[in-house]
Amino acid sequence: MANIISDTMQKVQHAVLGPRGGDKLADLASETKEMSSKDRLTTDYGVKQTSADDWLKVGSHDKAGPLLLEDPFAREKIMRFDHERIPERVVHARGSGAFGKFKLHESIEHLTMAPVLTDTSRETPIFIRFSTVLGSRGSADTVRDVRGFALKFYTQEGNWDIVGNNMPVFFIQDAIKFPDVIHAGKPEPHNEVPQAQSAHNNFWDFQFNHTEATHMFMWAMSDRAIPRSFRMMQGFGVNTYTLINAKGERHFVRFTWTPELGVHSLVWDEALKLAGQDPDFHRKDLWEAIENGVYPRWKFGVQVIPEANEHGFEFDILDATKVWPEDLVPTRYIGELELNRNPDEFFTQTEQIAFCTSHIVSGIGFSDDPLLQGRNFSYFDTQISRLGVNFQELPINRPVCPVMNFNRDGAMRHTVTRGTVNYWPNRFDACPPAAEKEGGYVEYAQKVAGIKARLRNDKFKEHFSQAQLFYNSMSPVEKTHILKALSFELDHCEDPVVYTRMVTRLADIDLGLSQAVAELVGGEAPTSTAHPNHGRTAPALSQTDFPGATPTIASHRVAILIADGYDHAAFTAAHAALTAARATPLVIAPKRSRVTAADGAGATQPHHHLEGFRSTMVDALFIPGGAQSVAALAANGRALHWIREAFGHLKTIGATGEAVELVQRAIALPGLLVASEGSEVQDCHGVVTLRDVRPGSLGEAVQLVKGAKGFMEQFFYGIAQHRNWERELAGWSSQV
Ligand code: HDD
Repeated sequence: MANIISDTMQKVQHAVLGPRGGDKLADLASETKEMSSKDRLTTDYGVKQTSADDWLKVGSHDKAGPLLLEDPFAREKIMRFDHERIPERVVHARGSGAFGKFKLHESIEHLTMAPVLTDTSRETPIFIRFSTVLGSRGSADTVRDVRGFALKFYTQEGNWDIVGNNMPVFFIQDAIKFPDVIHAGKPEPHNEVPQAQSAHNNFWDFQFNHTEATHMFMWAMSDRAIPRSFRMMQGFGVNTYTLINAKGERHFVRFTWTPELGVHSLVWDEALKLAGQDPDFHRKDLWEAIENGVYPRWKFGVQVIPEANEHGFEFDILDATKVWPEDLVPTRYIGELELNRNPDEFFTQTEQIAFCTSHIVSGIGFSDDPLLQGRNFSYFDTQISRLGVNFQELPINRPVCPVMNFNRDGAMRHTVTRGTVNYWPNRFDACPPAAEKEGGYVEYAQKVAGIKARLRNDKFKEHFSQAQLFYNSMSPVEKTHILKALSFELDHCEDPVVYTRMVTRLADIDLGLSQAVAELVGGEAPTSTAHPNHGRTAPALSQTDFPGATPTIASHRVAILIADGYDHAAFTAAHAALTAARATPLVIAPKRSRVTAADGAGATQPHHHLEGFRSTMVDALFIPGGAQSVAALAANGRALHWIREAFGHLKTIGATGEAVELVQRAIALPGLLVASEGSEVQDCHGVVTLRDVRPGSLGEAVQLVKGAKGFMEQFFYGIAQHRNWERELAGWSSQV
C-alpha cells in the first residue's frame, strides 16, 4: 500500500510540477494543445467528423428536409456553445492578465520564514490580472474606476495570492459592508443604468451616508482612476498582513509595488473618448508591450511595523481606509515583478484564474483587519459559485508544488487518486500532516481575549484626516482634476438631495474644494466646516511624487502623420530613432494604401488611416514636412483635429519643415508661438519644431534631458514627460 501511495504521489507530483519542477509555464504546457492542419475535426468523445457544415437531415440532395435530433455531432456542438458562458465575476468582471516572474533581490529573513521572500536565488512564476471593478465583462477599459491588481505567486510552498488594487485604501472598514458599497456603485436596480460608472445618484448617496468612504472616494476622483496603462499603475495589497520569522516574531506588513515606467494617467476627455473609440485600450496596450518585448516591471516592496508599535499611530494600522504614510513607515523595495508572456487562451487562463486572499504561505499571516478577515471568506466562496468546488484543479490555478490530501469528489473533479483510504488518520499512515520543519504552515500563537460583540476599534471612527492628507498632497494640476472629476460625477446625479449633501461633505476635506464644486454643480456653497483642513501633506501620494520612475519612451505609441509627398528623410530619421528607443511608431495617413514620398524618394505602407485611428490612442505625434503632404493634411479636417486634440490632451507634438506651419495653423492660439525659424530647434510647451531640416540635423535621442539641443532629444524628452502640464495651467488645453 505504501508503494501505491508513493506512486500516486509521484504521478500527482508530475502532474502538478510538470517537466521542469516548479515552472508554471512548463506545467501548463504539459496539457496545452496546439491546433494544426494535421489535426482532424473530432467530437468531444474523439470520433472523427466528416462534415462541419451540415446538420443531419431527411430529404434529398435537391430538397433537404427537416433536421434530425438524432445527430450527435450537431447536438454536441450546439450544446457546448449554449453553455460557453460561466457567471462573470460579481465585481472586477472586466480584466486581462499575463504571466511573469518575481525575483527577490533582498532577503527579509529577519521578518519572515517564507522562502519566496528569503531565497534570492529563486525566480517565482506569477500571473497578474488587472481589472476594473464596477463594469461587466464587456464594458470599456478606460472608465473612471479603481483598478484591480491581483497577483498569484506559484511558490514552491504553495500558491500565494495578493488580491490588490491600484489604490492603497478602500471604501469600507468591515467586510460586512461590501455588498452595500458594490450595490451602490453598480447599475441602479430599477433600470440597470449606468454601466461601469460611479457617476450616479446611488453611488454618491452611499458616499455621503457612509463617511468612512471619504478617503477612498478622493482617490477614485483622482487621476489614479484613469490610468494611461496597467503598466503605469502602482499596486497595493491594501490590507494589513503579518510576517512571521523563524524566531516566532510577528510584524505587520503592507505590500506595495511601483512601476518602472512611472505612474501616469489619461486625461479625462481622452478616457471618455477612448471608451467608445477603443474599449479594449488597456488590454491591447498590455498585450502589445509584452509582444514587443518591452516587459512591464514593478519594484516590489514592504512597509513593516513591529508588533510592539501597533498602537503607535494616530490611525489604526488595521484600518483599510488609511494609508501608512511613507514618512512614518517607508517602503522597503526588496524584489521585482515582471510580466513577460501573454496568455495562450483568454478563457482558460485569464477568466478561470481564481484569487483568494486566504491563500498565503508559511511565514505570512493575516491580521485582525476586519476587511481582510471577511475577504478571506468571500473569495473562496465566490470561486465555488463561479468555477465550482474543484476550481483549484484548473490548470491556471493548480500549484506547482505537490498537492495531496483527502478532499474528494464534487463536480468536475478530475484528479484520480489511487488507494483504499480517503481519510486521516488511516492504517497506512498515508499522507500525514507535515511537521513545521518539513515546511508545514506555522500558525502564529496570537493571544485573543474579549467579549463577543459587533465591535469596531475606536480609531476606526475618524474618517476625514487622511482624505485631507491626500488632497493636500496633490500637485495643483491633480487638484484641478479632482475638482473636475467631482463636478462631472455630481452633475450626473439628478437628485438634488444627493449633490447638495455631497457638497457639504466635501467641506470636511477642504472648504475651498467644496465651494468650487458647489459653484459648478449647484448646491449651497458651505462657508464653514466642522473639520477644518489640517494642512499636512505626505510623500508618495501624488503620482508625480514617488520613487522609481526612469524617463523613457520605450513602449510609447507615436503617430507619424503623412500624406503623399512627405519628406522621406525626416520620416525615416524619426522612424528609426523611435524604433531604436523601443517606442512604437505608427504611420497614419488619409488612406491605408501606400503613400509615396516627395521626389519619389520612397514609399510607406501606413498602419492606419486618420478616421480609423484617433489621436487618443497614441502618446505623441510627429509630422514631417514635404509641401504636398502638408498641404493635403492642412486640407483634411480630421488631420487638423488630430493635431488640435493631441495638443488639448497635452501630448508632445514634433514637426519639421513645412509641417511647422501646419501645427501653428491647427492650434491657432494667440500667444502660443510654435513656429521655429531656420535651423534652430524650438520647444514651446511640448510642441517641438525645426523649420530647416538638413541631412542628419534631426539628431539622435541619446539622453532624455530638458533643454537638449537636438530635435530628437527635445522631442523624446517631451514624450518621456507624458504630458505637458504647463499647457493646462496656461488654460490652453481647453481652448483648442
Ligand atoms: Fe475584492 C474580486 C480587490 C475588498 C469580494 N477583489 C476582487 C478582485 C480584486 C479585488 C483585484 C479581482 C480578482 C481577479 O482578478 O480575479 N477587493 C479587492 C481589494 C479590496 C477588496 C483590494 C479591499 C482591500 N472584495 C473586497 C471585500 C469583499 C470582496 C471586502 C467581500 C467581503 N472581490 C470580492 C469577490 C471577488 C472580488 C466577490 C469577485 C470575483 C472574485 O472575488 O474572485 O469575492
